[in-house]
Amino acid sequence: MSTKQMRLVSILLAAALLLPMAFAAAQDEMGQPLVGSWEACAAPTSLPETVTIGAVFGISGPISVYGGPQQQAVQLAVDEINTSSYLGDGTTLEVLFEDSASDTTGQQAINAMTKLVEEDMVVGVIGPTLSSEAFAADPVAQDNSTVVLGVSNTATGITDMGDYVFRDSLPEGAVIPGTIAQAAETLGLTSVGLMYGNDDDFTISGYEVFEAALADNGIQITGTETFAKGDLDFNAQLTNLIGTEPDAIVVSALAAEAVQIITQSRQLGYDGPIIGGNGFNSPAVLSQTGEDSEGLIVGGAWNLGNPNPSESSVAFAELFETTTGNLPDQFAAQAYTGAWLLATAIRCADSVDRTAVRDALAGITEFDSPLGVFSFDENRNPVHDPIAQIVQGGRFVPLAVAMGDEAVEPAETEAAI
Ligand code: 1QQ
Repeated sequence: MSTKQMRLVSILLAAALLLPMAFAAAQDEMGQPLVGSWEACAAPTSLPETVTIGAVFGISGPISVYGGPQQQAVQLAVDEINTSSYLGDGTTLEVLFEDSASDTTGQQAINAMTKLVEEDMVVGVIGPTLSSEAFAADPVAQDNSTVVLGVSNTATGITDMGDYVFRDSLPEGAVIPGTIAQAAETLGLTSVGLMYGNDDDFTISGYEVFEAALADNGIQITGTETFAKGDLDFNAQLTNLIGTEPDAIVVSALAAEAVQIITQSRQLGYDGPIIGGNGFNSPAVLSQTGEDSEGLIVGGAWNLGNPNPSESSVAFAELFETTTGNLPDQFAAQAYTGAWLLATAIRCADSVDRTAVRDALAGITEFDSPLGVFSFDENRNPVHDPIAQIVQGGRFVPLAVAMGDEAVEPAETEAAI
């Protein structure tokens, strides 16, 4: 790590030290979970033999770095739900997976949603993986009064599509401002170069959130560069940005482009910090960039190394690793939680009526989930704490842990979603 990188990292770590504990322990004085949550409602008695839900993920193509773990995690949750008879004795939860196939037009996601909602008549749908896919496909669910629960959509305005549209994924507006504020408040960051994909709802939205957070913190933007999905050569944009001598480079990109941007910036001799949006949150980005991503800073919704994990986070991580042979990532944790949330709505509704399930889902609060104590707000967006991370030794490490103080959690941020 360069001196400049180390300086920013140590400033961020020092800032995290001063932050209050944000993770409320989900236990009462007796050490019992406040809301049994997985057991929040009595076992249902009126459900049919088979209850079918759908899931639309990017299972093939470049976005499968997110969609693969999402599919595994949903399957894991569904298996657990069935093993524990969570929907009552004699009722089996079935999930139909559809592949949005990294189709940048969103058409595959629309087709998948239409099949699930209008032909398979599922009770609700989890996904799709990308915000751009959600903006294309969720109206199909909304028009059919069917719940669609995003588990990785982070663009601004997703749930504005309608009252059947939910998400358990923290929007960029709830994650990025805290990360930027930490750097700004400690004067480690006075100027940045900004780079974003200008053909994707999520990367555009992330850019807007970054831009606002930078302005709020009085950080100068030395230059702004754009690119498109599928681009391979970022040398021109990076050369321009590096030429403006920023304190850091801030990037809103999906994984494939993030990998190239990290690698090519180092090839061009840039050794300063890189701050990424949610697209960087995949371990695949780190494994494909190796040493080049050391010191990368990314805000997130879940981290395996959280020093104060919920009980269900620990249980989930163990189960995921045992079952799949891989360590879970944020996307797996959100997808697993999403499956349990939808199953809980079905359990609490004791019905497969789509509107009853929607109403039950909207009512979920203080749910003891791997993401922490989870609630939906009045706009069906998630309420739980974000976690700031830094890449060390090829892994996302919570800032609080990187600094060696296990009692401190990163900042809570105001949601601007
Ligand atoms: C979005 C994202 C992507 C990184 C999801 C995988 O946050 O499209 O909203």
